[in-house]
Amino acid sequence: KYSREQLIEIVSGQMPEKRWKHTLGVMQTAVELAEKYGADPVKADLAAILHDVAKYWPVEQMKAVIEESSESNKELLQHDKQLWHSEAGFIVARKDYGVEDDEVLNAIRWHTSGRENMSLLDKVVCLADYIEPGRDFPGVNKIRELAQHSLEEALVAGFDSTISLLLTQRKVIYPLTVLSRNYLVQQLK
Ligand code: DGI
Ligand code: FE
Ligand code: FE
Ligand code: FE
Repeated sequence: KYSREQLIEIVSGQMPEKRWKHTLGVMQTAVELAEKYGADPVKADLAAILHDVAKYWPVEQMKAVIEESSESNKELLQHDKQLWHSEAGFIVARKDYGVEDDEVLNAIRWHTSGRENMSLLDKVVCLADYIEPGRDFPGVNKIRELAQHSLEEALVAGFDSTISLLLTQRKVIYPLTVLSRNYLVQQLK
């Protein structure tokens, strides 16, 4: 079992400076959102530290970790490589870094696609990933504004921006991304 400081060392050593700055931003924003919306800030911080741990691994390493795990979703390997790092991160967080808390593990696992019926911590980490201070994409300020009054409204806007971008790039949309977005829209009705 590693201390928070040791995990920070381990994670920051696996990514370029710029991605580590993003992670620091997600840590800060996830803690703020947790405090605002009643999630556990300590869990939000831990999930944020680890959420992109596998982002800069070689593709073959992500693939191997997903293939070797007994509880991973292998179907993910038929989809865009961009979706692999959250699953790989979820697996190594438990196996190599000693994270045992399922809420934290799930927040790491679902931070890219979301899932139907996301937990409060899932929402906090996924939204923090969209709006941390270093993020700059069309519409990010609108999402930051929405985040001040509703996690769900802000997340829908986040997923909508992801899906729109994927459409303009003619990318395959992972079905769970759409299901997550639809579930939130239903929740808001
Ligand atoms: O890891 P980050 O860059 O901080 O953010 P993230 O984990 O949300 O990953 C974003 C990337 O994932 C971005 O390049 C778009 C891609 N992505 C998210 N949902 C889908 C997707 N790509 C495809 N093809 N389909 C999806 O549904
Ligand atoms: Fe990510
Ligand atoms: Fe998000
Ligand atoms: Fe991220």
